[in-house]
Amino acid sequence: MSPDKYIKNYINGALVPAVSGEYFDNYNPAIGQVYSHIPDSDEQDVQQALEAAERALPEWKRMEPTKRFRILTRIADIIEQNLEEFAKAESIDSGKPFAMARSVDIPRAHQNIRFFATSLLHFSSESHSMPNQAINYTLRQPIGVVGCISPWNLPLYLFTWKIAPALATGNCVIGKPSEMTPMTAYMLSKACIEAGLPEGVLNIVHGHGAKTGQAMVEHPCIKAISFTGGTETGKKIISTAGPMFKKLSLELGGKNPNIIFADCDFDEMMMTTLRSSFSNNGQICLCGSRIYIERAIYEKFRDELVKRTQFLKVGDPFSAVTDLGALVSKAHMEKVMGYLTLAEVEGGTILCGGTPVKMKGEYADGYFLRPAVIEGLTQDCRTIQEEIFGPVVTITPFDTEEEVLGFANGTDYGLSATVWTKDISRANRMAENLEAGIVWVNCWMVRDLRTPFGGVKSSGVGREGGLEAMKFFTEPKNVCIKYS
Ligand code: TXE
Repeated sequence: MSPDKYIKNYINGALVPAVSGEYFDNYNPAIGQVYSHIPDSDEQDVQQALEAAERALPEWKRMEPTKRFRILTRIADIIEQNLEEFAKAESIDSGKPFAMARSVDIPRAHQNIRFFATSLLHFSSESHSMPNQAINYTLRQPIGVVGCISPWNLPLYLFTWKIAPALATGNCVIGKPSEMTPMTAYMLSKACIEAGLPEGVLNIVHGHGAKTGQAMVEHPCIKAISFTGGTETGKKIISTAGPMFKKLSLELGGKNPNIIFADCDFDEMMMTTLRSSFSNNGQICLCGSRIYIERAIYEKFRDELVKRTQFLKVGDPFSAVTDLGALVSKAHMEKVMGYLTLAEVEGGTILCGGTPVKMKGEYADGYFLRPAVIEGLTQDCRTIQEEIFGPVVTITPFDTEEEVLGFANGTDYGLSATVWTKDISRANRMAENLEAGIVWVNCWMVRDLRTPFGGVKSSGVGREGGLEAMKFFTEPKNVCIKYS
């Protein structure tokens, strides 16, 4: 299951180079250097993957569910048995702390596969009776060959979140992990071979988004695309795939409000707010990057948040005391720092952080940034409106429920929101009126895999999770039988 210096595509059950024979560089962001090479795949590789998937489809979609369940479960078991190696690879590839990859990313990856493997055993469809006349039943059939495109922030976690329901429902899949973090998807291909997944059922094609990803989206025989990534990329995918009438599930960016009322449990809120602000360096689409605090506790909150943020340890991803590792790339670090400069131009005050961490030795050229807290911005400025996707939060006081709802709903995004209050009526009012796909009350990132997951407005189209994902990857067909 080991990582290799030269990553290979996984097509028709074999590990192969790109047809072009070309590779491009894969960086370890904690040391700022190239450590492996990624196949530079193009439409020829996508075509080979498609042909393999089409050959595999008839047998896979008709396979006895318990057999499909057993194969998928074996893949999950192999990931679990190789937890340390997968977590190490994920940390090196993405810059995130090893401890996080070991306790969050990789466990969630095998849980995703197991969750959907068991779901396939329980998946059923509806029937609708017309008394004395007819009975309708709905077949839910796999779509065919589908594409799953995933981002770099939670690499194996989000890749498996897509491919698992697609495979469980009997589709054959072409998956494309992010070119920034391809290693654990490559290791997954080895796990699939070891688990005896039939050739061509899952194909993993590595490469650049604009080339490999775009070739998948454009291919007329790939009937559905499940995508997680940036909103701009989502727009591009819709503009290509929309006119082709492809089924689309798009999970895009977020600029999530974290709303704190004075009556909350302050200690618990502080502990969770630190996590919802800076987990994975703020590179989670669900992070609460806009914090709104009821004025009565604004100063107490601000001082405590700044104090705790300054205590966070940034550095060596393999040190047990590290809270924040490296940002995913040099370009991303520059983007985040660009927003910090912008925040000051827009009238904000950076209360702490926002400067690169100068490490010594091995990590001297890594992309490390101190987490930042900004206050004093107006709601219409770009720092508040745009997704930064880094260790940066803004804090703003509010006076009334109505005012904070206006702030919270006042961006183009609508992925998640968090509300801290002990007043149950207020919590319900807020939950009802927040424009978001997910609302957390007195918690953050508590996830039941059965629940719908996705956003409104520019945060996406469609829902993943549980039954929603099983439905997305199947086509309902109604059969009507007249009997009177
Ligand atoms: O993502 P991209 P990027 C946000 C975040 C970040 C910004 C840009 O704000 O700063 O997006 O990140 C593939 N056709 N999020 O540029 O490009 C690409 O190869 C098909 C939020 O890294 O959207 C990768 O596999 N595929 C987010 C995947 O899309 C294409 C997570 C995501 O990359 C493609 C990541 C194309 N034309 C970034 N272009 C979240 N919602 O969690 C790229 N790709």
